[in-house]
Amino acid sequence: MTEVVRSACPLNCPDSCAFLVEKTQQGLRVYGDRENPITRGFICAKGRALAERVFSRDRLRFPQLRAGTSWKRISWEEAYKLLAGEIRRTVEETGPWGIFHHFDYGHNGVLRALDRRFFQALGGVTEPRGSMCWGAGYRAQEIDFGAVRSSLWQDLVRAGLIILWGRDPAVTSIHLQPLLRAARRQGAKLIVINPVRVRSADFADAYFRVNPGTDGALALGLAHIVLDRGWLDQDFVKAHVKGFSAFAVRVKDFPPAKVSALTGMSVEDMRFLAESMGREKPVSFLLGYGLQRYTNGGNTVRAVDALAALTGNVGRPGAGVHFAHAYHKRNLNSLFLPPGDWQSRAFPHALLAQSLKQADPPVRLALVTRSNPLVQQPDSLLWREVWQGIRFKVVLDTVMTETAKQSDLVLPVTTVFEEEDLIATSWSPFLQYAGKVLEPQGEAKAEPLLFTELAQRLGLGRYFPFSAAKWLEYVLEPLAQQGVTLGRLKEGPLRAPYIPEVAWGDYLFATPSGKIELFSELARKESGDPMANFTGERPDVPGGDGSGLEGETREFPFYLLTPHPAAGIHSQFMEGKGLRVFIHPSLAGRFKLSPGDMVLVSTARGQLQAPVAVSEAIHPSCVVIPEGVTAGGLGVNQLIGGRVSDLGESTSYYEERCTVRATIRA
Ligand SMILES: Nc1nc2c(c(=O)[nH]1)N[C@H]1C(S)=C(S)[C@@H](COP(=O)(O)OP(=O)(O)OC[C@H]3O[C@@H](n4cnc5c(=O)[nH]c(N)nc54)[C@H](O)[C@@H]3O)O[C@H]1N2
Ligand SMILES: Nc1nc2c(c(=O)[nH]1)N[C@H]1C(S)=C(S)[C@@H](COP(=O)(O)OP(=O)(O)OC[C@H]3O[C@@H](n4cnc5c(=O)[nH]c(N)nc54)[C@H](O)[C@@H]3O)O[C@H]1N2
Ligand code: SF4
Ligand SMILES: [Mo]
Repeated sequence: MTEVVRSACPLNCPDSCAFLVEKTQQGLRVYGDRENPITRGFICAKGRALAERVFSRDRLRFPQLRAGTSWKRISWEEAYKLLAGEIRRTVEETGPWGIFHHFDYGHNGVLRALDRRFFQALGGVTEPRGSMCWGAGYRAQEIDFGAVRSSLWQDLVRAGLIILWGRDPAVTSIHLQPLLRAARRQGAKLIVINPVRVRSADFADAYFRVNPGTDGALALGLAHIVLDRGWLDQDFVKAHVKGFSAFAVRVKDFPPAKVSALTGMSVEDMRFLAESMGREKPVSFLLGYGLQRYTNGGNTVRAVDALAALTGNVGRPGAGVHFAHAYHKRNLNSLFLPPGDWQSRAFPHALLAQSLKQADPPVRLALVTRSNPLVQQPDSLLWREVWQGIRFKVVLDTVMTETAKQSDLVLPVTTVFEEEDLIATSWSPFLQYAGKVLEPQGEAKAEPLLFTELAQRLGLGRYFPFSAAKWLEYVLEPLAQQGVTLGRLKEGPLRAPYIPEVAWGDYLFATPSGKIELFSELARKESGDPMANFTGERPDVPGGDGSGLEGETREFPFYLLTPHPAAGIHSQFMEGKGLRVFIHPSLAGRFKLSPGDMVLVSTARGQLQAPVAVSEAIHPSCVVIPEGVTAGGLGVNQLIGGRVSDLGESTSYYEERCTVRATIRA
C-alpha cells in the first residue's frame, strides 16, 4: 500500500493549501487535503509544479563552485570549509557587517528562519529591512488598529457587500473564489476596483476602473459623500474612533468633482459606490497589495481603513478590512536570538542596490536564501553591477536561479517534500505540518542541518542545539496547553487557537488610545503629521495620452503595472514563459501596434522588448507586464527604480512610468 504523507504548500501564497503526498513509480503525486476547510482539497498548478521540481532536470543536487564560466562539483566538506573561511576572513577584515544576507519568503516553513538565527549568532550582519511586498499597508494597519488582523474568509458569507480593492483572487488566491461565489449566493454584492478589468471582475456585480495610485483619494472622496449624506455610523465612531473631527476636516477637501478628476471615476459611479456601502451592510474590504505598491501606499490603506471605520464596518461579522493575518508571530516561540544579543545593519529593500554600493564598511560576502533578488528586486541592472563587485557570493536554492548563476558558490537545499517543517503564514489561520515524504535528491541538504553544521565549523554550535523535530517542538511550546502539538498537527491542519472568526470583534484595538486612530501620534512620528497620510492627491495622475503632464511624466506618460503572474509565483515556475506587454487598444492605435508586434518599453531606468498583447481590460494609461518572467536573465525589474513607500519602507514597484514604441513588425 502506498503511504500518504501530510504536507502543506510552502509557497508565498495566501491560500496555504493542505497537501496529501504519495510516492509513486513516476515520482510524487500531490493533491489537496480536504481537512483544510479553506483550501478544501484542490490545489493549483504551482503546487503540482513543486512536486515535479523535486526530480526535474534543473534541480540542484550537489554543491557547485564557480570555475571561470562554468561550475565544478565540490563536496559539502569543501563547501563548508570554503564558506566558513570566507566568513572568518570577512569578519576579520570588516566585522560581520561585511556580510550581506538577502532573504525573503520563497518558502514559508518556520524552520527557514534559522538562516537569520545563524547570522544573528555572528553578531548581526547587513540585511534588508522594510518589504518587497506588503509593508506600506501593513504599517498603515498597525497605525490604525494597532495590529494587522483579518476575519476568517468564511466570514465573508455574512457580508452584504464585498469590495475587491486592488486584488485579483482569480490569479493570486484561487480558494477565495468559491467563498466569494457562496457569499454572492447568499445575497452579497461583489465590486471590483482596479485599473485593470481583472478576471475576478467577470463574476462581480460591478467593476470600477480607477487611475493607478489614486485609491486613497477615492476613499477620501467616498468618505466625503458618506459624511455629506449623513451615512456616518455615529455610535461606532463615538465609541471606537480617535480623530474623527480632524479627519472630517481633511475630507472636506475631497468633493466628488475633484476626486473624479483624480481617479478617473465618474461622480455618478462614486455616488453609487458610497451608497452601496451605506445600503449593503456589512461591508468587507478585501485589499490586495497592488494598491499599496506606490509611494503613497500607506496613505491609501489608511484612507480605506478610515472609510471602513466611518461606516462602522470593523469588528462586526461580515465586515472588516482584510489585509493580512499576522497572528502567529506573537504566539509561537521565535527562532531568533534575543534582540539585544546582535546588531544588524539594515537597508530598505527598495534601496538595497544603491545602499550596498555605498556601504561602509563594504560588503565582501553575500549569501542569499529563499529569494531571487537579481530578478525580483527593483533596479536589476544596478543589482547586477553591485553584485559583481561583491567578492564572494553564495546562493542556497533548489534550482539554478538567475541570482545563483551570477554567484560563486551554489548550495543545494531540500524541497518541502524532503524534510519536515511547519507551515505558518501571515495569510492563513491554519498551522500545518509538512512531513518528510522522501530522502533528499542527490546531496541536497535541509537548511536546519546546513546551518547547524556551518555554525559548528565556526565555533557557534551552541546556538544550534536541536534537530529539526526538536526545533518544531520548541516553536509550538506556547500552544501545548491548548492541545496544539506536533503530534496533533501530524493528524491534520489546525486552526490556531488565538485566531478569532471576526477580527477586532472585541473592539480592543491595540493602539495607544485603544481606538481606531485616524489621528495618530505614530503617524506623526513617522511622517511629521498625524494626518499626513490623508493627503490623498497625486500630483502626476496620467492624463491618458500624456498631455498636460510635466517633466519626466511627459517623456514617460504611462503607468507601468507589473502584477503577479498567473502561471507561476514570482520567478518560480516561470522558466521559458516569455515576456508579454499588455496595452489598451487606444494605446495600440496611437503607437500603431498590432497584437504580436514587438514593442519597446522604456523607463528612466532602462528598456525591454517583447511582443504586445492588446486588450480592452487594460487601463488606457497603463502598460502591464507581469513580473517574474525573464529573458536573458532580466525581467521587468530592469525597468523599475527602487522607491520607498510613505509608511513601512515598502517597495513602490508600480510607481514607475514608461513609454512605448513599435519596433519590428511581426
Ligand atoms: N499566481 C500567483 N499567485 C500569487 C503570487 C504570484 O506571484 N503568482 N504572489 C503571491 C504574493 S507574494 C503576493 S504579495 C500576493 C499579491 O496578491 P494581489 O495583491 O492580489 O496581487 P498583486 O499582483 O500584488 O496586485 C496587483 C493587483 O493590483 C492591481 N492594481 C495595481 N495598481 C492599482 C491601483 O492603483 N489601484 C487598485 N485598486 N489596484 C491596483 C493590479 O491590476 C492587480 O490586479 O499574491 C500571492 N499569490
Ligand atoms: N516588478 C515587480 N516586482 C516584484 C513584485 C511586483 O509586484 N512587481 N512583487 C514583489 C513581491 S510581493 C514579492 S513577495 C517578491 C518575491 O521575491 P522572491 O521571494 O525573491 O521571489 P521568488 O522568485 O519566489 O524567489 C524565491 C526563491 O526561493 C527559492 N526557494 C524555495 N524554497 C527554498 C528553501 O527552502 N530554501 C531556500 N534557500 N530557497 C528556497 C525558490 O526556488 C526561488 O528561487 O517579489 C517582489 N517583486
Ligand atoms: S500556490 Fe497557493 S493555491 Fe497553489 S497549491 Fe500553493 S497554496 Fe495552494
Ligand atoms: Mo509578496
